[in-house]
Amino acid sequence: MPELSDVYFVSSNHHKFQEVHSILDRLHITVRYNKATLPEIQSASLYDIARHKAAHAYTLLSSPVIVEDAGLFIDELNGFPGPYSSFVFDTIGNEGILNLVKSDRSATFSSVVAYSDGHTQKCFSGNIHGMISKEIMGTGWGYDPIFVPDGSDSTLAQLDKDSLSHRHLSLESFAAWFTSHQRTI
Ligand code: ITT
Repeated sequence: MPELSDVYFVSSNHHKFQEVHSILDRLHITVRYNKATLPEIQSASLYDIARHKAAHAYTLLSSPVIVEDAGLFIDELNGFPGPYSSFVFDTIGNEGILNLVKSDRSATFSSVVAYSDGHTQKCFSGNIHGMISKEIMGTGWGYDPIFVPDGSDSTLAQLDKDSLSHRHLSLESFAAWFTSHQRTI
């Protein structure tokens, strides 16, 4: 199958890019990396944050771009750290989260991918449910070593996460839309 036109992924996080590249590659979309820290608005909505990042990224590159905003929403903590996941990881880390969760360990990992090409802006979301583990298991990045997806006994750090992650789901939706969008332009 021929490759679709390139799209840039703009992010400060190389781990995210590696996952985005591997997932989109399997869906025949070539993605290029532009490493940049985009300004993030303060909002409870990953959609608003992602949309804002995409608009800013397009002004930087003047080429079709995707960005992502992701977060871990823990039920017992009323959705914390949610949109503050990056800051919370850098401050209290996984040990800090394990100390905060006492009884209800249910959580959701969410990803919102936003696309912009200067004319069209679209968002695509993916969510996976699971539990916060009782201890750190595995050596993945971010919250992967403490998130056990439903139906598994292992954390994302111990699994082939690219076939089941929140990012996989949001990018699958993006890829389906982008493939048909490319055919119409
Ligand atoms: P950007 O430059 O793309 O914004 P970032 O790392 O700041 O990079 P986010 O604002 O989306 O990204 O922050 C989400 C944080 O949530 C991220 O830094 C990780 O700590 C965590 N996170 C998100 N997705 C994750 C995943 O698949 N595995 C592990 N941790 C994840």
